[in-house]
Amino acid sequence: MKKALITGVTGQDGAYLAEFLLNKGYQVHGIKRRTSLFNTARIDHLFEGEPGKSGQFQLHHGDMTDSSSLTHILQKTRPDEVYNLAAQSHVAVSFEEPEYTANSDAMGALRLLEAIRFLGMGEKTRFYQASTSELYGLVQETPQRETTPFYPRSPYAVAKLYAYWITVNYREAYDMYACNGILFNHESPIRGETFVTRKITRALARIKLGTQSELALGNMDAKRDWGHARDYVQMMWLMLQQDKPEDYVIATGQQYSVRDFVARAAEALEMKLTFEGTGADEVARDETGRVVVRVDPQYFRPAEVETLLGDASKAREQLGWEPETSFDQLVDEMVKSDLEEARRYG
Ligand code: NDP
Ligand code: GDR
Repeated sequence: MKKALITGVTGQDGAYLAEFLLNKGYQVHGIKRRTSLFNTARIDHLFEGEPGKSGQFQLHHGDMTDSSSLTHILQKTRPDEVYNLAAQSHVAVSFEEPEYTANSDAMGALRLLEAIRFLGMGEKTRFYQASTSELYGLVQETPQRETTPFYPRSPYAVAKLYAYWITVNYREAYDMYACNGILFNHESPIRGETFVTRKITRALARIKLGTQSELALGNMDAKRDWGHARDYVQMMWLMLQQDKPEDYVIATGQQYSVRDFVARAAEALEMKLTFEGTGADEVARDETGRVVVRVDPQYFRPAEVETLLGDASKAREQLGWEPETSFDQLVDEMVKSDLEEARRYG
């Protein structure tokens, strides 16, 4: 039985990946950091049925900022595959906590790689680094692919740039099987509530039911290439099953603005919105003329990534990548889930 270790197992991708690997028959070990309240809602169901119940899924306390915990867990579990998904993953928050973001996102990757090497597991253990389209930042080429130059635009992206290169460096210096998945934005009904897609579907569902009056957003002109997390975690696994380690872009090749996302989510709720104004003065009104969406400059970022669009040709050719979920299906699934949640909890 193969063993996998997932950092960030309580997050969106960690939950989808853990489920995917358990279904493949893996023994899955997850690292979670200590929190004052339970925060395992995304993975609790994995303990309930087989195979989770039979001990195939285990959690360990650890933190990306603490080498000793990472080393101990690696030594105890001796995994075949390590998926480094843990990160302070919010771009806007990284401007407020730049040093912590560097510690967990940049140094965290180094701590894991160095522990694998130090423990003499470099030949056995394959390593996946959760790299990101944010590396492209101020884009130098459209669409972005593996060879597009990076130009990070936030402390988060700069930290991830270090993690990207240290992964490449350990591959080249120590012959480790280590790869970067350069994943473009991917969402789901269990996306964190402060990322823009989930913020939109959650708020519009509540506005529809009358439990919230308005949604405040930042830059509505930002464009992203949005896919479904469920599709993307399969590619993380595939990257570790190849003959040689390489880096891959994973994206849909379709781009929409934040405004498009708002309009599509409203449509799924049978709300018709009319947008008026520009920049900080933009609003969207419902059929009755009431303002339901408003731009609030507090959500503008000190430096913005205006546009991202991925070219996943390499993954398509070498990994057989084909995203299963369309943009419309993604929005519908998120809206449906948030409507149910709003009905249940108000
Ligand atoms: P989430 O924010 O949902 O999850 C992040 C996970 O990391 C959580 O489990 C969180 O724990 C954990 N974590 C944060 N800091 C630490 C720390 N210091 N020590 C241990 N664990 C920590 O992110 P996603 O699931 O969306 O993303 C997974 C990874 O992929 C991240 O590295 C992200 O930067 C990257 N990425 C994401 C993309 C996306 O569109 N989703 C696109 C490209 C890359 P807790 O639950 O306690 O907060
Ligand atoms: P991003 O995702 O920064 O791309 O990082 P996010 O959903 O936070 O922002 C996308 C775009 O929407 C604009 N925006 C807003 N964003 C948020 N969060 N809240 C708002 O109210 C709002 N209004 C407009 C943003 O300015 C931005 O342009 C995500 C994270 O998952 C990263 O970890 C990952 O690396 C990248 O995706 C790929």
